[in-house]
Amino acid sequence: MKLLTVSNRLPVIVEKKDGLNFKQSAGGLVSGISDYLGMLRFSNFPNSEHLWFGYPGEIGNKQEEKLIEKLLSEYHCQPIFLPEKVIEKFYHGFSNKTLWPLFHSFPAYVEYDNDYWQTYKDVNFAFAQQILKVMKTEDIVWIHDYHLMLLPQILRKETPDARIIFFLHIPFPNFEIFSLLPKKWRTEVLKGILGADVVGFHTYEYLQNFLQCVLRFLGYEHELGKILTDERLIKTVTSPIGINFEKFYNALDNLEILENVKELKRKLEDYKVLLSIDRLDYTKGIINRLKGYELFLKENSEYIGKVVLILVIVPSRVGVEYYQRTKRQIDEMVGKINGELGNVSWTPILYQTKFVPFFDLVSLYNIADVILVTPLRDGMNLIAKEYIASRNDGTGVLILSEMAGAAKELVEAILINPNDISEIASSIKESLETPIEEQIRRNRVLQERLKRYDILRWGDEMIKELFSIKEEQKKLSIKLLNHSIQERLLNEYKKANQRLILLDYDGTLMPFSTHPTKVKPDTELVNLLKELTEDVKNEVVILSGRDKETLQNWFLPLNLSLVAEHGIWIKEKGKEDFEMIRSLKSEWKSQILPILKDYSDRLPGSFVEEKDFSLVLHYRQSDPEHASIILKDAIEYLMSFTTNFDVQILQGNKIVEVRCAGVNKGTAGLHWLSENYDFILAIGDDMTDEDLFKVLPEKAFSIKLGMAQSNAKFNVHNYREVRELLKVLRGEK
Ligand code: GDG
Repeated sequence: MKLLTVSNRLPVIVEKKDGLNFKQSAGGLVSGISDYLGMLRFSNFPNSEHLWFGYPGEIGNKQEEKLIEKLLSEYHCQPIFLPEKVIEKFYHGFSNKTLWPLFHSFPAYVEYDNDYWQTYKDVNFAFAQQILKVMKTEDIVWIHDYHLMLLPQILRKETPDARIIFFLHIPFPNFEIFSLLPKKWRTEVLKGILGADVVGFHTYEYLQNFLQCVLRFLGYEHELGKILTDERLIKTVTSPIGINFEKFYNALDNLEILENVKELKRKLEDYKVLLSIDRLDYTKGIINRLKGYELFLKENSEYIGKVVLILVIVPSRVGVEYYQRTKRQIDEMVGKINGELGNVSWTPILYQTKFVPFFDLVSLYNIADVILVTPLRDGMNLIAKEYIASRNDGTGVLILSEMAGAAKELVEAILINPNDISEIASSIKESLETPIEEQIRRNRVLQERLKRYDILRWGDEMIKELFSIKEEQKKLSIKLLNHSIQERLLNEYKKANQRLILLDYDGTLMPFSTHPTKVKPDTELVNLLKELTEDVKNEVVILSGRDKETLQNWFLPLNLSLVAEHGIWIKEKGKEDFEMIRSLKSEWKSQILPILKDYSDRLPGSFVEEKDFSLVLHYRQSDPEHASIILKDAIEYLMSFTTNFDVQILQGNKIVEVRCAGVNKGTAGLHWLSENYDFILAIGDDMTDEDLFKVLPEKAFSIKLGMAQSNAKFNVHNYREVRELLKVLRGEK
């Protein structure tokens, strides 16, 4: 088993300056995953080999590609070469001008460009092609982040049994923001992600946002984070990324780092040191941070000349306009603060705009009395965690934005709203005046948490989730109508002289539509049923919840039997009229109808259908969450209202039905089951079909659509597979 890591960029990128140079890439994803892979031998999967797929940087020379591939294999890296033009539209374009601002809730910054979208799709396919060359079914493919959200589904299509994890390192936006994406894009993105077996997010809030979008745009509900699509069971989890705690906590064991820290402390001994370090990004809230610092200095003149802010900005996404603009704004602010508030002997901000190696990074963490982490929006933010881990004497204060995922875990920090400049200013004062004992008390709690839930635990738990969902999937798939069961079914069918075929209609033979009147049988279905019914050995029955007039209209020319209103009306083949299965009363309808209409008025998109002996509230077009609240109330009310009526209340696929009690598809099915058939097949998709499955004799083949639990013996995925099965039967006489 190999662990295949897939991310947009490789952890090492190639730079062509006086020959080929390899450089570490910056960013949280690379830090986290590199540390996990570095610790793999201590993980629960110590013997796994690993390979990292990603873009190695611009090469532009075909001859060099082979050499680079060879050199990178030493780092367990498999480069995916992409032309610069493609990178422009994929990386700077769709990834960072569309997805990044949208997912960080900066809708005004979003560009909607179809060309970018097409390239994004192309690149996801290009990644898939490379991975498929190497990947084996038993490997674990772990795909990271927003650049590759279509990839899980592309791989799944090619390798249905693949083991795939997808983790999103940035926030998943709320429904209103996500719905700004054009319809086609947003459904493809959601379906793309659902190609994975396990989908992970940093916080519960992002997970809830994702689940809400899946429900509203794809119609899949979840149960405790598990989503059952037509195809598979998927587990979604909240799993906040950790860090390599020991690496930071023990950094001062390195004598060179220790010396460097001492030296820096000596140089800055007259000052309290504030630290700010980020990749350049408008989401990181650097401008507000500077404004907060400026206000703090203006309001607290006693700190003038006594405090410095070390501001490190690591260059990032240089080609995107908003980044250049942010950089210019920061430069201007720094100049303004230093110029207006500083003097010849004191510079309020020590400003650096380049990548710092690990050595300097931990030194900075160690000399800073306070760190300011104030993003406007951030998936997690590892800087906050690394700072706390680095403070092995327990001192130091973390000022943390409540908009960072990390704020959900690091609650002992000083939590601020990054839009409130005065709060940033007052939090700086508070941080500088926090007694040492209080700093240590808070940081020890935080350190304990970071140590327990570190990067190793994070990686291992995601992989554990994968194995556990694979087990659950296996249990479900045991019931799938596979090739050998289908063979058996076919054999029995061929041998039989009298065959009974019981078929539900909506959802089973036809897909659902927005309105029930739109689901008239298509030509393929009519022909299929015609051929099946022409075989004299076959008795075909359609059992539906629909009214008898509709069924009569649709199926009049066919030689089959019909059951309407879930079992109330029966029309045997060859007979003119429907008959009632037993005498029923419908007086109750006049009392229930106004109640259902009242609920329907309160639920936009719903409507009430009236049948002879039942009333149905349809809500397929309603907002699913609104519907679930209204219906809970409706069902509770109807239950108590109908205690003395001979009716039953039933929840089907996007319907609630009130109908006469004691009659259902099971009782209707018995009408035929009393005869002596030597082959019985029943197929259905919802709760009403369960009544039928329950009364079938042991020898019958019963099939449920979808992967949910059922009284049926087997499952198929969707109506297309039902039609395929019927086509096979049609071919056999
Ligand atoms: C994304 C999400 C999420 C930064 N500058 C230097 C440097 N770094 C390292 C830090 C840290 C990482 O980069 C930055 O991580 P963040 O979490 O702050 O941010 P993003 O790059 O935006 O990462 C983020 C993360 O993914 C993980 O899931 O937390 O929310 O946006 O590890 O140490 N490292 C060195 N020199 C630098 O100058 N050596």
